[in-house]
Amino acid sequence: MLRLFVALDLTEEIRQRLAGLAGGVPGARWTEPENLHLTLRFIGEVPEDQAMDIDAALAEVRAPAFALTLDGVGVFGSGRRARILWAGVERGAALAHLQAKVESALVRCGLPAEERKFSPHITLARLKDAPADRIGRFLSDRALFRAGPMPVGHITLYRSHPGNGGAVYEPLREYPLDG
Ligand code: 3AM
Repeated sequence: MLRLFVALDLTEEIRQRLAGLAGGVPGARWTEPENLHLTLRFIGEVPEDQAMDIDAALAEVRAPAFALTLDGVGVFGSGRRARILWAGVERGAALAHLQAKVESALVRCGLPAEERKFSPHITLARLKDAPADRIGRFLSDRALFRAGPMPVGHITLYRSHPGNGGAVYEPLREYPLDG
């Protein structure tokens, strides 16, 4: 079985900007700069033959290249259940269009449709018992964060290797966007 997801890669410059946001929250496990990405679709565990179908389906996706601007920071969960600190992206039709194309390609090759609404974000840190006041200060200190625009010219299929020191993400293949 392979644990897969589809993501947008970030430029070195953007990853450095995001890495610069880290710190100040006890109980936060910060994403390593080289692991920062924007997940378009989490696929989960699939057998190898289905992974090959997924690869073929992603190779058929046609969507325009575009520019991505990062905008603001936020948290998923609240209080003791705060789980993820994230950087947001400026709303745009191109990203939503691309995500919908990826979603329909995956459903065509037999994956169950994603039930949850697409909430584009870049995971900065995973939280465990982080104090609410420190999370609040993190968010207010970085409320004006913006980065980009960054060119997005391809999507990437990743394999995730879960491990004790955090997952290792292995890029399997890049699929170019049009333009
Ligand atoms: O890019 P982020 O960090 O937001 O949290 C996991 C990560 O998202 C998410 O897929 C990305 C690559 O691992 N993920 C992991 N397990 C998941 C699940 N069961 C999941 N997303 C949804 N359902």
